[in-house]
Parts: sequence; C-alpha cells; structure tokens
Amino acid sequence: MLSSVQRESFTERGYIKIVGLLTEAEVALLRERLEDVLYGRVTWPPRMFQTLDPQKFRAPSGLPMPEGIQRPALVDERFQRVTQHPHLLAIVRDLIGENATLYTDQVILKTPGIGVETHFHQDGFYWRNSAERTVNCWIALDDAGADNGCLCFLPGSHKGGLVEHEAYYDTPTLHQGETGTPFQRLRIPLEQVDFSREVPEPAQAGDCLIFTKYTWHRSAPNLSAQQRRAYAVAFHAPV
Ligand SMILES: O=C(O)CCC(=O)C(=O)O
Repeated sequence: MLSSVQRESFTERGYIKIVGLLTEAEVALLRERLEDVLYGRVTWPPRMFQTLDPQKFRAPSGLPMPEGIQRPALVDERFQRVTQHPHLLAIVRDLIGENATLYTDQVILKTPGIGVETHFHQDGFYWRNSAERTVNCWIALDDAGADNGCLCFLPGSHKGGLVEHEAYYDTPTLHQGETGTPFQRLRIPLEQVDFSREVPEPAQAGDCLIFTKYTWHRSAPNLSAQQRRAYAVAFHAPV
C-alpha cells in the first residue's frame, strides 16, 4: 500500500503525507455536517466541544463558537465512515500492524481571523496510556497553508520519546463546552524548541498527514479570512 520511500520517511521523519486520501465529495459531506453544527441544524452534546470565549464569540446558531469537537464519529455517521475508510485503514495497518483499531477522533476548526495557535506538543503526552504504536491521521478539510495554520513538524523529533509538557491557556482562551469554563492545553516549553528545524506541511483539502504519537507538531493561528478545518483520527495497535 505504501511505497518503501514513504515507509522510510515515516520511520525517519515521524510523519508522512498522503495526498488526496479523501475525494472532494467526501470532504464536502464532512464540511456540510460542520456547517449544520455551526448553524444549529444538528445539535451535538455540549460536552463534545471546546469553544472560543462564549462571552465574546458565538456561532450563527447562537451557541458558543466551536474550535474543537471531540469524538464526532460516536454521534455522526459521516465521520464514522471516515474512521472505517478502506484506504486509510490499509495505510494505517501497513504502518502499525493488522490489529490497528480506532483510538479517538476530533475535529479542529480554526475560526478565520482568530483560530487559536496550537503550540508544539506530542499527542502521546495527552494519551498517556496509549499503545506504543498509536498514530494520528490529520485530514485537511480545507486547503491549509502558512497563512491559515497548516501543521508544522520537527522531523525526527519522535525518536526522543516523550518529553515533559507544561499546561497553558490559549490566546484567546478556549472554554469547555459543557461548563463554559476556561480550558488548559499542554505544550512543550517554548525554550526547548529549535524553531529553525521546523517544517511547515501545507495540505490540500482531502490530504492526510499521518504522524506518530511522539512527533512534535504545532499549528499557527488562522489570521486569514479562510476557514481551516481538519478531522484528526487516531488509531492504535495494542499488543
Ligand atoms: O489542527 C491543528 O491545528 C492541530 C492538530 C493537532 O495538534 C493534533 O491533531 O494533534
């Protein structure tokens, strides 16, 4: 399924890009569902959301503006279908083994003109008890470039294992959808990052970046007028 060059790149750099994993039509179905959420045509439980400050920002539905949505595949068939996508599963099984199954999933929406920065982190620090072979598959739902917050990686960073993270509040602060209270995230302390080694990875809608749970990655704020939505699906292969 993957070429030896792709497999080697994953091993050496800690990530690979799969161009055109989803078709335009498949991406359109997911975007449409996210519009349904923003416009209140479907209602998902508030506990699924991380939002911008509800005192300052509202979606067209009048509800708090989501920046993150946890586990959409549990409530929505369109997202669930992506977690069972034969091409994606074949690639993931090629990378981490035949017993790979869904670990978690989330949507990340970077609201145009605001969309908060995500600092360098390792997903494995959030997923402390995850299997050694756990990968995140980040699928662009819009074209993502330097101006609207594409992912940036530190190639080879996965080889150093887990490093200590610190908790931080975003600017502007994210809030927990259920309680409306400010929400902390985790990052590698900024002074430990060699930013001269980072590699931005622009992606077109439908492309997928697959990276290990140890790979350092981040994304800049979306200061453009363009949307930058993504669907990240993680798979693990427990021993
Ligand atoms: O979509 C983003 O900007 C950040 C995504 C991310 O860090 C992740 O999925 O682990």
